[in-house]
Amino acid sequence: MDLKALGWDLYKKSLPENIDEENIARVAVENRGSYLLYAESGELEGIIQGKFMRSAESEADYPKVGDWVITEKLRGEDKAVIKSILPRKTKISRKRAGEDVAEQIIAANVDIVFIVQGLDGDFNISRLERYVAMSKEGGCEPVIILNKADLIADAQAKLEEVSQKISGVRIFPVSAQNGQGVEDVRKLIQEGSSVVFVGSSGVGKSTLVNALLGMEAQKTQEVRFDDSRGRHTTTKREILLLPSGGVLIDTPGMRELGLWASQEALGETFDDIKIFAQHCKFNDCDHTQSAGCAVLKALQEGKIDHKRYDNFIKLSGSLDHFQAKKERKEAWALKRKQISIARKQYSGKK
Ligand SMILES: Nc1nc2c(ncn2[C@@H]2O[C@H](COP(=O)(O)OP(=O)(O)OP(=O)(O)O)[C@@H](O)[C@H]2O)c(=O)[nH]1
Ligand SMILES: [Mg+2]
Ligand SMILES: [Zn+2]
Repeated sequence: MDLKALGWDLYKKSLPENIDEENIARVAVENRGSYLLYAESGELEGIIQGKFMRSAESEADYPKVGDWVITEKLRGEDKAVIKSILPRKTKISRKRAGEDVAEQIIAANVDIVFIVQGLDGDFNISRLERYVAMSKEGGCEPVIILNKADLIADAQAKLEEVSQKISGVRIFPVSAQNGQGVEDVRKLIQEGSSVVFVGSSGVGKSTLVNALLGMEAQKTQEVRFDDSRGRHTTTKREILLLPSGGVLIDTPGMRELGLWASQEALGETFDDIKIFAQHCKFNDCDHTQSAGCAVLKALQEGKIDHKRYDNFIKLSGSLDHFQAKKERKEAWALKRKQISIARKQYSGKK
């Protein structure tokens, strides 16, 4: 693997000074407790040590996919200690709202963010706008991909609708499935540059990545036909190399860009519905299909307005993220623990 193919030449232009290139690597995958690194010598397992962790103040201080890092290779092993992260030229991150706003970096050192939406059920202009803002904030160029163009009769009309709302951003109708527009996307990816694909689950990010690579590098999966949302087929952010030069980062679908409100606020707004919800058979009733749901019963009996019910369900869906946030926090604590165990194992081997 040569550093140039990984995008080093373009990246290093952003550095204020020359850097000894011997121990440079790029973060390809974040695993639990360790990292897959691509280096001149090939693949390495990257680990971090106590000193690194002690100086890290937040999650953003840890290596992220796309980061360039300085490593120290362990003798006789395909392992390397990550000593430091080189300055991020760009990044795309989302801010987690809530009591403690935290930054989550989706990818570092990318030139283009391909914002993928499906022209089927996923299509949503305000979500596109949020992604565009996120990309620009981190110094990346947003490019909008309206995928699944094969599914609708007039993709051009949709394109115009989007371009009227969002100006100054390139928009491409694409069908990752039948190849329409894939060449246009490929042309944007210059040799040595890095791009990331973001968007909800099931929009076809991995299918597009495979089309660009000309092979089935990434697993893809059919969408559930009921809501056209995918099932999170891609579970990790990872780097793939384009044969013509260029670094692709595929990401798992994101749901966290949804609405932010507190459970209490939801309760207040939908007090009337909540009253029925108290009588649902199960405490964790999702009010959409559970047996013995008092909300559904009230809906059928016309005691709850249909539109209001839809809104309530939509909001409850996005509020799952608050639960998810809590889980992420716990997962993060676990990750720290695993890293610390990995470190102990490493120092034990010395
Ligand atoms: N009709 C049509 N289907 C497509 C197209 N692109 C992808 N799909 C289908 O959409 C489904 C989801 O595709 P994926 O590539 O797995 O979606 P993803 O965005 O990577 O999803 P996650 O990994 O879960 O985030 C698959 O069944 C694909 O075959 C397209 O251009 N047209
Ligand atoms: Mg995928
Ligand atoms: Zn219910």
